[in-house]
Amino acid sequence: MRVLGVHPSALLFSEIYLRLEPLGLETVAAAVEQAGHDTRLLDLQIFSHGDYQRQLTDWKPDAVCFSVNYLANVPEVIDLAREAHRRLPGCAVVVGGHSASFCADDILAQAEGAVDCVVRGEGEGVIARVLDACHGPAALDAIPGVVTLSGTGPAPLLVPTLERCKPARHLARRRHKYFIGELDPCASIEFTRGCPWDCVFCSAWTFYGRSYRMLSPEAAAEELAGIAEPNVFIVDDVAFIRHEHGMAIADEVERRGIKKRYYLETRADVLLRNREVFERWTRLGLRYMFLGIEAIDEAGLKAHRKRVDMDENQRALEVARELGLVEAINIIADPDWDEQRFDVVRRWAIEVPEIVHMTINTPYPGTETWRTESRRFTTRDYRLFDVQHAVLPTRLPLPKFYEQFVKTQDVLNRKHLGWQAVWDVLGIVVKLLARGQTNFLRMLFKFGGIYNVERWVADHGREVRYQISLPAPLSPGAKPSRDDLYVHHQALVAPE
Ligand code: B12
Ligand code: SF4
Repeated sequence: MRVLGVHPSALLFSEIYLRLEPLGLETVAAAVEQAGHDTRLLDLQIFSHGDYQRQLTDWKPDAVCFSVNYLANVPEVIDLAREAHRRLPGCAVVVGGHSASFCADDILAQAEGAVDCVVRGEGEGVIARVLDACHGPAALDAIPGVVTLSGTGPAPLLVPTLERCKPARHLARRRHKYFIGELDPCASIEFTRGCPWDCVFCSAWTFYGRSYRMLSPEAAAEELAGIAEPNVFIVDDVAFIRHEHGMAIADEVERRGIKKRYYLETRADVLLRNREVFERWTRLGLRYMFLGIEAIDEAGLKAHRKRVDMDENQRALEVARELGLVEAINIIADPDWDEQRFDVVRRWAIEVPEIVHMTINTPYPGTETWRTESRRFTTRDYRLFDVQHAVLPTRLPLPKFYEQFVKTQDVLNRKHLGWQAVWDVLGIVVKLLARGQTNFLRMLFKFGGIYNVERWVADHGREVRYQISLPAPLSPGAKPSRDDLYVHHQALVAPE
């Protein structure tokens, strides 16, 4: 069978700072290849819709598999699915990924028959069966995690071991386009899956049913050794939660003499508790760290159920500075903020040396706030659920809110982008250009074109063809149950 895996286009955020390989789609593609199918990947973060159409007409796949990790990509994927269905009537269309897992019924209904099934949860364990069922007599909705217009299969099962989930990196073309900041080019790797915390605004923990699994240190180092790029983004939700795991991978990396530069994301309390692990990884090449600080006051941290206090956040920033890491932090802006609140955050963020990034509080499917948020959405347009648009009522008039949001990002980015930045990192830019890598240099000048108030406000005025369905309301004071939130359950593991 000819199988085409497709990752949709980049969202706003990626248009500036980074573009990374579609790791989930690559692991699913590896399972498709192992099942003996002729497999291709098309990443629309790099390739165009024209390239997609050419794949359909010239290569004529028997199945197209879309990866939908981001809610904002749902409309694009439904339209691409319709196109495959129209041009190639016999072609099966399968959709999977993080966000698709939380709104499977919606996608199927809105695609009006153009999507054969949505696979909820991890894809690598079931994709071969799904493809067989699409073109054979077996029932699709008898497969764990599979949802069709006519039925829902058993609950999805976790893969028994991460060792089986090696991504098919060789299928991703034009890999030199993947980068994050000056880590250009950059590959991605996964050392662990899941997160044991339960922040109310996040769906990483609900997807994996609050489970946490680790790749063996030997397998992690072996995979790392096989990566051609000099830079690596560690995609774990919270890196190095377990001291001994981080140290054991470091042992293997040292033993094999692997030399790379790394980017990772972690929590303040984990950094404080496992300082030696991060210190050791700094010696091994760790350069960038992303800390999800989220709020600069206790009330905000509590509301997000971050389970970290201001003091820990502050101490973690100091540790990262002592380690000499380039730090990026995230702050969640609330639609309820007024000018004064933005001003306080702006003043704080200008003082700290870190790269400060802002997102907008967005209850999306899979998060607890999606079920509990009592405020009414002002839009149900999927494309605006990208944590860069306000989907809840703003205290300021919308254009004024965006003015403040963009002004804050602008002030913060002036510290790190534009000519000043070129000057600060001239040596790096020259070296990258000498190797033909231009992603980083381009990044330094994209901000103004992307972050502008008119574009933000206009996004709210676009014609809406696909809307998110709202969940059934909870009774007042009720909390959503785990069954209500989880895709996977820890106890439900596929047999070895
Ligand atoms: C790495 C990562 C990124 C990378 C992107 C990498 C990439 N090219 O996809 C970067 C840093 C760029 C990023 C950015 C953003 N991210 Co992000 N990201 C993640 C993270 C931490 C891990 C994803 C990952 O690689 N996992 C490892 C792989 C192996 O797993 P996977 O991709 O989920 O794939 C598995 C399944 O989903 C499934 N599957 C996937 N595809 C397919 C396809 C088929 C056919 C099938 C059957 C199955 C299947 O099988 C795979 C194997 O088991 C997740 C959190 C999480 N734990 O999922 C957040 C997450 C996906 N990101 C999120 C967000 C909000 C964003 C941003 C919007 C944030 C921002 N500040 O703007 C941006 C938008 C990026 C964009 N598209 O342009 C949210 C998603 C929200 C939503 N519902 O839309 C998540 C869930 C984090 C969270 N805290 O809630 N992100
Ligand atoms: S925000 Fe981070 S720590 Fe909190 S649940 Fe999500 S991944 Fe875990």
